[in-house]
Amino acid sequence: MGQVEEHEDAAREQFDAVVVGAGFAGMYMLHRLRLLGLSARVYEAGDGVGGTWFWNRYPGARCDIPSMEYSYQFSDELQQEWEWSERYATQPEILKYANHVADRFNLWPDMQFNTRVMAAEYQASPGTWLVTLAHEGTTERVEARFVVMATGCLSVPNMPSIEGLDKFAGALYHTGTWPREGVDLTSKRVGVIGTGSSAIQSIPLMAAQATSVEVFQRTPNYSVPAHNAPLDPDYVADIKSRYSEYRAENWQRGFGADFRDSERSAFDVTDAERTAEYEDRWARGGLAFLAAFADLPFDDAANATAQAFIREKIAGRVDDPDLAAKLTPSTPVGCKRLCVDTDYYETFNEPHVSLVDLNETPITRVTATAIETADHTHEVDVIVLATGFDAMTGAVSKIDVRGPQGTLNDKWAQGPRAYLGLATAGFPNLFLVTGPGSPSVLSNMLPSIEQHVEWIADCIGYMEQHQLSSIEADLEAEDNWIAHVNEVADTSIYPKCNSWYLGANVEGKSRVFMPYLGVPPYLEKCADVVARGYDGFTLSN
Ligand code: FAD
Ligand code: N01
Repeated sequence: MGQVEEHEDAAREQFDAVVVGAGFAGMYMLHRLRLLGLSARVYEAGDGVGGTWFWNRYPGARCDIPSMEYSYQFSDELQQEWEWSERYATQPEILKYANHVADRFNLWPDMQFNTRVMAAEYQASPGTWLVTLAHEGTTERVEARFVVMATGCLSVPNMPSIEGLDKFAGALYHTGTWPREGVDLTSKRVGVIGTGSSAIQSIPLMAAQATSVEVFQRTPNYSVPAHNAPLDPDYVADIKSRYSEYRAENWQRGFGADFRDSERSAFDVTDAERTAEYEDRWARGGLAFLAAFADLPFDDAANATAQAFIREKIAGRVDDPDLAAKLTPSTPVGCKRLCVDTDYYETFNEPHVSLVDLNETPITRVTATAIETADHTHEVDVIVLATGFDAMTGAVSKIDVRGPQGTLNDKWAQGPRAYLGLATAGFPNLFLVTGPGSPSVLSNMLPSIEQHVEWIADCIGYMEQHQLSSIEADLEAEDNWIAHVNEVADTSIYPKCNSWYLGANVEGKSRVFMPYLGVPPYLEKCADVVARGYDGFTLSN
């Protein structure tokens, strides 16, 4: 930073707020800041809006929350005029929607692309953030009273440390940074590493093109069928006729989405009734399967009934019983994010698709032409890393954030610490959208993003109104909240798997359960904090 020329500093731009990231969070944050009459600038590393939907262009990428719910609700005009075409919108359609929002609310003039935020340093006097940007090979600094990290929970690809990966002479792709122009896999031998949601969505489509697909699986995942289809106009008309009531109902549901949540225990019903309920949800498709009984996420025995049901389904979908067994998880359903697929398991019945079980034969190295396992050399033309993300903390940790008492990375060395996932003690006027300790990835994320953005905007508005210049989370409130997040998680099945919710997918990352389980109590807590004059925060001028 010391290398920045003085004349550059003299011309330094100043904003009320800098927003990092132009996904759904950053775009809406900008809109709300402007409504407050504040000057704001969004900086985005990519060259367009949409975040997740800008980067994840792999075949089959689409949402698994129904389109009518996975959309903004802050503008009734917007939600009335936009027409989704399918039950689960494709990546191109969601990206088009993001661009439409940027047009409709004229966001473009205050967003700067191809610009990565490298650092943010708090200056005690005058109490502003000095933000370092990297843009087209140059470094620039701007100043802002507030910084909002709208950097995404799943925006930093997890690159596996496999010996020789950098020596591979064929084409190497990560699903999370898929080339914009697409990839033609015709006549290609493809090796896919990973079997999470991205792999499960893309493998059937890759198999439709490629000569061969070998799937390298470390841990199998449960997947339920999507039964995606064009949207029924009557259903759309019905939702649109009562959109705000529908959204309000969803705020009262555990995951903030309409999963037709049951209040019954899996043991309130007979075996036959339970199976009928699972069959019904399986036939309708989607994540609502997990809400068949209220105790599935909490009670091992209840969860075991769902496991048994899905295992039988996998056995019915995969012809070879040995292969079916390898594709079948032994963990609780849902403790890793449940996947939603179209023909995933059936794809393994095709003669040119095979599974390599890494528990039997781990990858030893990658050569120029092959993935080598303990007992075989798998010659491939293309390697697809479907290896996920450094979730929830990855993007913020890549920014050198320095508060009055030290760096955020030092503070988070043993795992992230934040109050409500909105702010972190020791870092005044720095906000997080869907940060650790918020429901974020355990909810329908678009509504959660809107709720966070509105909370932050209202907070800044309150500060403006009361001529307050600084807000900071209190350490005690933060500690209490983190203890509560863990207490709730420990009542559930979630900590029982090596999931990215726990940071378990990234080598060397601290094992800490990051999201908060329960949208309604979270909303209540956020409202209560405000009602008590920002309880747990210190505001000053
Ligand atoms: P993002 O969309 O991740 O945007 C963050 C942006 O910040 C990125 O564009 C990134 O480039 C930018 N950025 C990060 N660091 C910097 C920096 N230092 N400088 C400049 N720019 C930076 N959620 C659901 O609820 N339902 C779904 O169906 C669903 N499907 C998903 C499918 C996929 C393939 C993935 C990966 C995620 C999915 N999610 C889903 C989660 C999804 O991430 C959120 O729903 C939502 O899109 C997140 O929006 P965001 O703005 O918070 O973050
Ligand atoms: O990533 P993942 P993802 N060697 O972390 C494996 C959202 N999303 O991109 O389980 C071998 O789930 C890893 O194995 P293991 C959604 O929230 C939604 O698929 O760690 N394998 C795992 O199998 C989702 O949960 C949709 O043992 C390695 C896989 O790679 C989140 O994004 C679609 C490995 C990674 O799975 C992330 O999904 C896509 C290694 N070194 C994404 N490292 C929808 O459907 C990792 N793996 C809406």
